[in-house]
Amino acid sequence: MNSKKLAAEHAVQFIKSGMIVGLGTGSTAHFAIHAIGARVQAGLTIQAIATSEQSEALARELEIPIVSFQEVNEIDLTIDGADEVDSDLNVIKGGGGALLREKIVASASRELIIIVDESKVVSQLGAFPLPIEVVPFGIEMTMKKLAALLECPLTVRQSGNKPFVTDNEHYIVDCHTGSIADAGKLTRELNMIPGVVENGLFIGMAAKVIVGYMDGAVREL
Ligand code: ABF
Repeated sequence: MNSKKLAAEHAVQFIKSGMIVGLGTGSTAHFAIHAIGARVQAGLTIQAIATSEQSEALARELEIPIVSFQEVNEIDLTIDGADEVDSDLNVIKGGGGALLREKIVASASRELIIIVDESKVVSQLGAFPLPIEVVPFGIEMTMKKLAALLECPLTVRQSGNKPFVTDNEHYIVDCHTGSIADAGKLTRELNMIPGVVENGLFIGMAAKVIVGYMDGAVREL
């Protein structure tokens, strides 16, 4: 049983005809986009905004109508994956390198549903390295400020032997915090650092977290 697929297909049931839908990034969101595509082929009428070039390409392949932000006032529902979720529905995202567009789409959405398998559920955020999107210009100085704030190992995410570059031409710094005691405070402090564009803490943003389990169960946290 694919627990990511279970969570994805359960979440897609919340989509109604006429909705503007935000499409997430990553393998779990990939299953959701396929499920949405099947429903569109069966007559569901929606329009979608993608959180990455990757998810947009898949949506177009599945003939899911794509709209731009200029064409909509708000997004009704976004379905997206995550790297970690806790019992307060706080989330770490960005392992796929799309956190900036994901957070912009999530914040423009009336409802955000996070879909994960059971491996992503944690008691405290931080075992997964926290992704931070950073402007390449002056990154050395930005990392010094991050190191002073976080006091943990920092790595510039690589793609082969070069820095990984996001869809918005930024770099990702992964912060190996180990655990995050006050995620709400940290997300605010991080985004105050010049050179930091956004971070992977999605605090108080998810309306639902749907978890798929290996035994075939699907539960909302
Ligand atoms: C995206 O999907 C990212 O925010 C997150 O890092 C990733 C999770 O990947 P997967 O669903 O493949 O585990 O939403």
